[in-house]
Amino acid sequence: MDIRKSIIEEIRIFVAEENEACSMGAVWQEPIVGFADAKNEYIGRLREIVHPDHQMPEEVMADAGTVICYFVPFAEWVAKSNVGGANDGCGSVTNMSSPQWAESYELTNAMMARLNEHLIETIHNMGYEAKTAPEAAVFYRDEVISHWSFRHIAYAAGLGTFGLNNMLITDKGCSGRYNCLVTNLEVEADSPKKEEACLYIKDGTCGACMVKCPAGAISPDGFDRHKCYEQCLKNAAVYTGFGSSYAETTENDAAPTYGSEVCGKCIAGMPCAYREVK
Ligand code: B12
Ligand code: SF4
Ligand code: SF4
Repeated sequence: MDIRKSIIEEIRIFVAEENEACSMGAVWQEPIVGFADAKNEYIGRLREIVHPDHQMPEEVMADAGTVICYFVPFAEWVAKSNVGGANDGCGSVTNMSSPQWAESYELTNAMMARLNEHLIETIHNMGYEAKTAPEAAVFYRDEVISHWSFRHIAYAAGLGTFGLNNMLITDKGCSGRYNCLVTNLEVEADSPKKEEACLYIKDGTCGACMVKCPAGAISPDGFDRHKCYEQCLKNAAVYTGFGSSYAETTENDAAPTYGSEVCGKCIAGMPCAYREVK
């Protein structure tokens, strides 16, 4: 089996095993994996496209060759649980996320940390090196930004295209989470997708995420991360029992929170949440 296929298979098996052991039942679907050439033109422009301080693959590993990027979709029931409002316990329905969405978010981040460790060891045993980007774990709350964008690297690795909801939409939709590893592997690289997955961007139809967003963060003029963050903080104030993925790893901590910073109403129930492109 070639190296690409072995890595895809390792990721698939790992997620399947974690799914079986998961305390919430099966929360994930089969992952999809992309390989970006660390020296490709799009990655070379990340500081111009995303942020002037974006970390570059060669800063993570001097001989970076390939960035592996994977997307793990949530099982459909996870997104469905988040379609309506959540009950506030006093009989009214609010714009809050479902508890299942919040818990799956924390479980997925923890699962991905284990998967990354497993992949680093597997790739080491193949005679190569793999590392996570240190900046991927840091959330600069004053700017509401990270200096390592999974989505932009996933775009370079051919996993999807950006939607009006600001999600990177894959062939399996956008209801799921990404992660990346920098490696010194030299394997055949994927290229960005050419066909737009978002209906609004493709032909001006849909726009459902814009209507659904409780914070008014989505518009054709762009995405307002500050409005979105306010909504995520409202959920974090309620969902304090599942962990807080970024609590320990935050710099410039303007507003520390210790809950699950989630929302996801621009994903749940949307036509781009789950797609099956052959
Ligand atoms: C900081 C952060 C947040 C902040 C700020 C959001 C933001 N978009 O920056 C807050 C807390 C508000 C947040 C909210 C959410 N997040 Co968040 N977040 C991150 C984090 C840690 C960094 C993102 C970042 O700073 N990127 C750099 C900035 C500059 O890039 P950007 O915001 O993506 O903006 C670019 C795109 O818009 C792009 N772009 C290019 N072409 C096009 C075309 C169009 C049409 C558009 C609209 C944009 C676009 O240009 C912009 C500038 O470069 C990442 C994990 C990571 N390390 O990558 C997760 C991540 C982006 N979050 C994720 C998710 C799922 C969410 C939430 C749904 C919360 C939840 N889990 O319930 C919401 C959705 C918000 C939204 N609609 O984007 C996922 C996205 C998965 C996906 N399918 O795309 C990520 C990748 C985490 C993961 N491990 O998968 N998040
Ligand atoms: S809900 Fe519709 S407009 Fe919004 S990102 Fe998905 S396909 Fe595009
Ligand atoms: S996560 Fe919530 S607040 Fe943020 S853009 Fe999506 S629907 Fe709006």
